[in-house]
Amino acid sequence: MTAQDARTPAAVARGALERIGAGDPFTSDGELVCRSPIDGSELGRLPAHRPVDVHDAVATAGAAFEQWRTTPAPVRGQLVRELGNLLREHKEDLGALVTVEAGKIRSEGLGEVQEMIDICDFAVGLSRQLHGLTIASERPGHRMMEQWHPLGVVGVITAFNFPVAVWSWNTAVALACGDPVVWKPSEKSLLTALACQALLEEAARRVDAPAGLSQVLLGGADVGEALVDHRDVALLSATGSTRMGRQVAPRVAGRLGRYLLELGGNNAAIVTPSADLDLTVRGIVFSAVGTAGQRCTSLRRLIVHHSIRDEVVQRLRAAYETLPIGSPLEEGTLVGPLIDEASATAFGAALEAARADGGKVVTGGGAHDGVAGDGHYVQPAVVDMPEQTEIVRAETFAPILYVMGYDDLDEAIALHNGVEQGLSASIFTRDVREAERFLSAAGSDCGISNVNIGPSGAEIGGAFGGEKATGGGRESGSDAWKAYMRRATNTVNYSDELPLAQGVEFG
Ligand code: UN1
Repeated sequence: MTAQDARTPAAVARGALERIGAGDPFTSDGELVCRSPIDGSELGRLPAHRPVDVHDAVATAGAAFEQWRTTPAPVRGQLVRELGNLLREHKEDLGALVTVEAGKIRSEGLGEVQEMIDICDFAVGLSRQLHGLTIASERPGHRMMEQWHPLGVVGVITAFNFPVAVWSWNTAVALACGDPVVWKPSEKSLLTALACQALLEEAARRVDAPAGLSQVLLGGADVGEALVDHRDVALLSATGSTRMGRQVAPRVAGRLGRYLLELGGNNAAIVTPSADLDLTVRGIVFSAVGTAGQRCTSLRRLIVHHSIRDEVVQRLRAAYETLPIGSPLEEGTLVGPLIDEASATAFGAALEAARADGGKVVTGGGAHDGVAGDGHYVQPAVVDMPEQTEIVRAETFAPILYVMGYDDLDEAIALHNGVEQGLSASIFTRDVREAERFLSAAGSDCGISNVNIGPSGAEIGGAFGGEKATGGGRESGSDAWKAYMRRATNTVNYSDELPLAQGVEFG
């Protein structure tokens, strides 16, 4: 960062918000207190929306939909392009806000904004590629085809750990598809949400798009629930814990709405005897320790062939012991804070449970108290486990890497798939047969499976999401856009006859 590095998180946030054009949104007596996990300091206070505001926001979005759904898709794409331009312009400031509010190191804060820019590029292209099939009709003089139409209001609920990228995955694609968005961000990342909203409003002004295409609702669970239950929210896209997904899914299904869930991960990597260990260790450390283990894609389980287990553990120990832990505002830091005290408590409790199961903490596991203020910093831990016990099968949103051994690949794959979550996966190997087995139908059961890359850090372009308790949703890339549109099958008779399908005769 520049000279502002030396300033407090609050000063960094205020400067960034001002330059982005979100002004000074704070009131002194708002119920929502924004804090930085860097030092626990207060950034400001904002008034909360109430469940009744959800109704107004959805109604306003519904009015915008009337106009937006008939705006040609490539014209809709111009709004997304303008948003991408503004994000390029404000990358530094928005990245700094992510650092201040989510505690990500500078490079990861900027990377998150880059991910937004990338999805905007993707969605602009998509706005000229929305397409349906033409299907051969069995009836002479008939044409059968599919059209994809805008769906309606999309409700988006996001988590603290990717406070802006996940909103943009949904919003860039939804807008290109013709849908307005009503967003309920995490209560821990309200400032980044206000900044995104300001940028989108500016983009809309520049291209003369209807007002109300994007709205933000700041508040707690009651606001989220009102959005989930609203009958005019056609698609509810929610990112968060599996526990949250288990509440959201039946409520949306109960009103026969659509949902798209991106829930917990408990991602593993298999390391085979042929792996390039230099590359493997680098890949493991980034995925296990990056974002202080607070990505849904973070690496949490390592399944290593017995013949190289000791060597891999020793190399990891050496790498972990030199990790710079500290304030993410400082240059060179690789491990920032956990989001709050509850996360630090969960980190400690998981390690205790692992020890009770016979686990041996090889490195880390303690608190790191080198940062002034009230942040929650921990030393990332590697834990050698005798087997995959209950605590290993649970997702603890903190930097703990459990190591287990295996003898043959089938056993490794069984261990790999032996958890309820199914988000992302990787294998480190130079053996093409092992790699292909891992990617085959009898291999990894995850939505994302990689070879010689850790499970985190997916790029835009591929569909993002996972199976089983991860919720089954797919976002951002590939044909994930189909979730944001409705499919109409059309049959056109251009003959003078009325032949019926299936050879039915009727009078
Ligand atoms: C998340 O943690 O919710 O693949 C999203 C990654 C990022 C996105 C993570 N591109 O790690």
